[in-house]
Amino acid sequence: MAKRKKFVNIPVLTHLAEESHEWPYENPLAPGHRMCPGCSIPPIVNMALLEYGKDVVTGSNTGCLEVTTGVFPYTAWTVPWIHVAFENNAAVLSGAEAAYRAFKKKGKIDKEIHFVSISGDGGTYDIGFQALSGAAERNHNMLYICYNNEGYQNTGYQRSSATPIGAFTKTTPVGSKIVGKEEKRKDLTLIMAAHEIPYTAQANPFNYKDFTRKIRKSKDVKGFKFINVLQSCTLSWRTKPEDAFRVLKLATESLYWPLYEVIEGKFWRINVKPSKPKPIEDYIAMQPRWRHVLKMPEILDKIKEEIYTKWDFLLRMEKLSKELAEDLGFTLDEIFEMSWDEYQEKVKPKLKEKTYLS
Ligand SMILES: Cc1ncc(C[n+]2csc(CCOP(=O)(O)OP(=O)(O)O)c2C)c(N)n1
Ligand code: SF4
Ligand SMILES: [Mg+2]
Repeated sequence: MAKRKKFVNIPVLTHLAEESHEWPYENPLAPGHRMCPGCSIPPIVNMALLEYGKDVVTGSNTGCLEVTTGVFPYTAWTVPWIHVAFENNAAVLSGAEAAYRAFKKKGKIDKEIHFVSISGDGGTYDIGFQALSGAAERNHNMLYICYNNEGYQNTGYQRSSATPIGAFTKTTPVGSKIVGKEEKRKDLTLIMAAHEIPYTAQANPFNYKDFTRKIRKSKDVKGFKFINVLQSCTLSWRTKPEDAFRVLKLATESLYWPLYEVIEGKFWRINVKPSKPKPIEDYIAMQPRWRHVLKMPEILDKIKEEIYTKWDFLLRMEKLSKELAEDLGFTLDEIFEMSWDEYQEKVKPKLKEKTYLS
């Protein structure tokens, strides 16, 4: 048997220590929470919120993050955090943001405060979707992070619309008539990009520099921001705790979870392009919830079709975006790397002229 490499997540830890502007503040999510060993929610929350600093209001739907961090009379949160119902995280945070704007206008508050929702895929893709879509359409100045573990984990692993085809869940069992979930996963990142909100991104905590850069970008951008972050679940994916970051790494290397970002639904940029993508079989083989499909060529074929057609779509969107950026006199990278104010000043007028006045 091949010897497995020891995998210690030192780069993420040192990155947190070196790059955080707020250090030596304590982590936004302090030790003492009750998440499972190997759960990748804590690094996602800490990496994201350390970039935002202390002047932040956060909120989470009912789900693993909430039940493990806020059981009265204890809390693991060191920043203001609101526990909201399963379905209304975006509504509550957008209401808080609107109240803040009103107070600011009246001169009752003068400091800069940021609003960050952090919710599970069940609370985002499914039951909270209309609140999310409404807040996006109203363009509240807030960031919405979906920690996506592809199921309702807090209640024992039921399917969500983020669960991939063929995966076992408690509501999509594996037997002779049904083999796991029959439908493919909903692509919420594409749906949010189609809202033409200022900034949409897909991220992976394994690619921590890319993830924290996207968080910093979201802090600079004014208006609604959405970041969909893949999150491995020890209990339901049944991966070993020490394999959490190894499985996340493979998700992007196999093109299952491409990393990309979109500005206003117009400019699309892929952030990681594996020169030789890893076989999707390697990613699936690490997850007992899903590995029965390795013996089912028909399901495997559907999974591959979904992944490779989506990758092709992203490459085409990026190509079109490069052409559009060049038509406006920029490179695509310049557009993504400029500040939001610069984008308004330099790119928006040219975009208007080029796309509907010419
Ligand atoms: C209206 C309503 N329906 C169902 C529940 C039960 N419930 C609580 S958390 C949860 C699953 C949450 O899933 P997700 O948002 O993906 O977060 P995760 O548990 O995976 O962290 C469910 C079904 C509830 N609290 N409220
Ligand atoms: S059940 Fe999964 S998502 Fe929930 S705390 Fe455990 S590992 Fe994390
Ligand atoms: Mg979930």
